This record gives sequence, structure tokens and C-alpha cells, in this order.
Amino acid sequence: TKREDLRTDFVTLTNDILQRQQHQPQAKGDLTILLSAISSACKWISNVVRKAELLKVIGVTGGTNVQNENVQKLDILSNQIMCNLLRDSGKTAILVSEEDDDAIFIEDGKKGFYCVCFDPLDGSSNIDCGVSIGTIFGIYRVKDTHGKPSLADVLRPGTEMVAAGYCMYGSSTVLVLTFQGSNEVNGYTLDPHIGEFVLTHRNMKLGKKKIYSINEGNESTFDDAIKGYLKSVKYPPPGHTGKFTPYSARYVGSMVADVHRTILYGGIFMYPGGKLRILYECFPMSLLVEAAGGKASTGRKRMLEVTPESLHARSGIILGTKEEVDKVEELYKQLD
Ligand code: AHM
Ligand code: MG
Repeated sequence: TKREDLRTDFVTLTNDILQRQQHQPQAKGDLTILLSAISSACKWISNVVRKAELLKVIGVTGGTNVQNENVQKLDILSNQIMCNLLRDSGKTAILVSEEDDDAIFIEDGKKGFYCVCFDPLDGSSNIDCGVSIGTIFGIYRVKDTHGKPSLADVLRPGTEMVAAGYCMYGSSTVLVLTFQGSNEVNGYTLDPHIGEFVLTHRNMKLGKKKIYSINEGNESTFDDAIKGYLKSVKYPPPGHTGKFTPYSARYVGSMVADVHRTILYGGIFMYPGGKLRILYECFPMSLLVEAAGGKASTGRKRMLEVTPESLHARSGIILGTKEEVDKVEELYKQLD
């Protein structure tokens, strides 16, 4: 490539969110600062995730490396990075993390108006084998900026989130973000050389591929609606003649990777049993999928309209293209 052919007109995440803020005259820049803290945390986590294998090669045994230093587990380390950067941003009031049983209430002096619910490193079963994992986050603004923040500020339906996103640590590091009511999902790829998230996926919309994604090993525990749907994507309906093309099965076992693929390629992702946590797994992904033109459901109702009863409450989730999620909802209606 000749020097003059090199692209230098790229948009960074920082630029993009600053621009957004400028278009909202009432905005004071708090959310911009908060998102910049999240973006820094994700860069940092990306770095430790990518170094992890190497640390093992140089000899990690039973939690200590060759220098006899304690090597922290990646999920614990990622949690500390998120908590510290979010607290230091000065813009948060409450932090809810998958890693902590209780919510963290930020002390006066560092307190702001946003509540962040996050899973610092999701996909625990994939961490040790180097398969894609990710950070997931959903953001609320406290209801009363003069009052004392309380759990009621986070135990709210997902429709009230102001923004949500995830960062996937895969073959590249990609941060995907949406804002409430924007109907726009943008993806930014980390350029490790300049340390910036660069806009690579503007206005992502769900693809059209026929893919189903589920841990099918659990089939014996699934509702009849899910079993019926699975049958319909694998076998032709009774009496069918002519050509039938079954769907492709794809399942990473990291929600971030499975949802990322679903947004880019299309299809459906399901975790019916109620393993996934509402506040920091189901809600953020649902806001993103809806904004990308898809649908997210519990099977019986819109996921974002659920009100979580506790910080770590779980739900079954079905998300993907409208067409596919509608089929599952229809089966629930028929079989309930
Ligand atoms: P985790 O928070 O312990 O990582 O669990 C959440 C993960 C999701 O990323 C993924 O969708 C699911 O659990 C996979 O579960 P399973 O291994 O049962 O298929
Ligand atoms: Mg998780």
C-alpha cells in the first residue's frame, strides 16, 4: 500500500460518543465519561486475556507463576479492573457485578448518577482454552438524582436502561454498543497498535442466515415449545415433499460470541432453562438485538419488560431474528 492509500479518516469510539453528546445540548458529558471508563476497562481486560496463555507457558502452577507470584484468575482480575475504573470515573452510584453477591454503593465524593450492571468476563467455561469470551454491561441512570441511591435503581425493567453493550475478546477485540431509543448498534474493533476502538461496524442489523444456537445437551429439560421448534429446524414437517434444508447448529458456549454471531449472521440463540442472569446478561443483549432489528423474549413475553426480583435473578432467553423468535413464541402460545 502506498502511503497516500492508507486510510486515516477513521472514526474512534471516543470520537463517536463525543459527537453524540454534542448533538444533545442538555447532556453534561457524564455518560460520555462513563463509557470512556468502560472502554478503558475493556482494553485492559483484552490485554490480560491475551497475555494469559503466555503466562501459563512460562509456568503457572496452582495459582502461582515461576516467580512465585500469585496469578489471579482472569475473571477476578477483570472484575477488579471494571470496579476500579467505574468507581474512579466519578460517574457511578451503584455497581452490580456477576462476581459480587451484593451491589456496590459508591461512596460520596466519587458518586455519580449511573448504575452499571456487568459481567466482567462472561463465558467462564471458555476461559482456560482460549475460546472467545467477553464483558457485558447495561447502564441505568438513578431515578432521583437528589435522593439516596437504592436497589430500586437497578431492579427495573430493561426498557429503562440508557445504554448497553459488550466487548468480545475473540480473534479481535470488538466493542458493540447501543443507546436506548437509538435503534442503532455500532461495533468498534480495537486496533492494538494505536490502542483505540475504531468504528468498523456502523448500524449493525441482524443477518439472514438460518442458524440455531443452543446447548442441546439439555434437551430433556426443555419446554415442549423449544423441543418443537428444534424439531422444525432439523426435520421437514410431516407430509413435506420437495427439498428441505435444515438449519446449521452453532454454539460457542460464550453468550457474547453466540450473540455477536447472531447479530452478524442472523438466526436464533436460546438458553431456555433460566441459567442466564437478567441484569447483566439477558437485558444488555436484548437491548442490542432489538436495536439491530431483532427480537428478545422469555418465550412468553418481551425480555426487556421483565422486572428482575433480585440482583442475580435468572431467566430463560430466546433472541434472534423476529421471524425465528416469533415461531418460538407461537409454539409457547399453542402448547401452554
Ligand atoms: P458464566 O457467567 O459462568 O460464564 O455463564 C454464562 C455462560 C454464557 O456465556 C453462555 O451462554 C452459557 O453460560 C453457556 O452455558 P452452558 O455451558 O451450560 O452451555
Ligand atoms: Mg456470565
